[in-house]
Amino acid sequence: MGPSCKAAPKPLPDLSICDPSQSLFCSKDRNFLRQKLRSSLTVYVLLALSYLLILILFAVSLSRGTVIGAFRRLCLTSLMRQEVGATQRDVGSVLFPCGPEAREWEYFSGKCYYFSLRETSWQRAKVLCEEVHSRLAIINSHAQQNFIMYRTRNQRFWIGLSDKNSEGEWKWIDGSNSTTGFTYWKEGEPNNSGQNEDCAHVWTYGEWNDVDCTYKCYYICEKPAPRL
Ligand SMILES: [Ca+2]
Ligand SMILES: [Ca+2]
Repeated sequence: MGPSCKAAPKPLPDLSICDPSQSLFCSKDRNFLRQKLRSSLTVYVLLALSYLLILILFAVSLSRGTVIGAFRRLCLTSLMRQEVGATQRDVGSVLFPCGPEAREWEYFSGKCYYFSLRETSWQRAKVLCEEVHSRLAIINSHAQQNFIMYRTRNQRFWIGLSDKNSEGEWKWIDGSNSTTGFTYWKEGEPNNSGQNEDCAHVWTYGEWNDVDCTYKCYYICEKPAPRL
């Protein structure tokens, strides 16, 4: 017989084509694929949830860190401000012992002194000192006298001393008697020249002189130094 008499081989089924009516193998394969797909989907969902959980935890820790950091910065800033404030007060009390708002006042031995820049009568000077809660200066020690002498530089400055109430009875503005305490009269003073010299001022070398109370002099106010 010739080659044409041989039966043609029966073709094998194409397993890549899945026809439910064709073979058991195809059905098993499809179920397998479904199970695999489900398990893969589960893995993906779990991975997504894990990532989400990680993101949430990261965000929470970041926010906690931010809040704690902000709180710490706030505390540190507050402490720094307190320290800076205390330092500024310390520096201020050294630079301005009479108070930073009273820089024109000069400190000496627990008191603050103001040396006026304009001249006026003794009575007006008294009022001007009282308006700034002070009084005309009372001198009762050599140290205080030296301080005032150095500062007044031979200029005439009223001090809180007069014999207006009783001629010859020199009293300080606080009512204390001058004659029993420290004095620094210029030689020959007080002389009540013209019978009309009832107010005292410092003058050359800081020495005291009596003069007419309406005379125009600079003046010295004094007040206790503030507690800083
Ligand atoms: Ca007099
Ligand atoms: Ca005099």
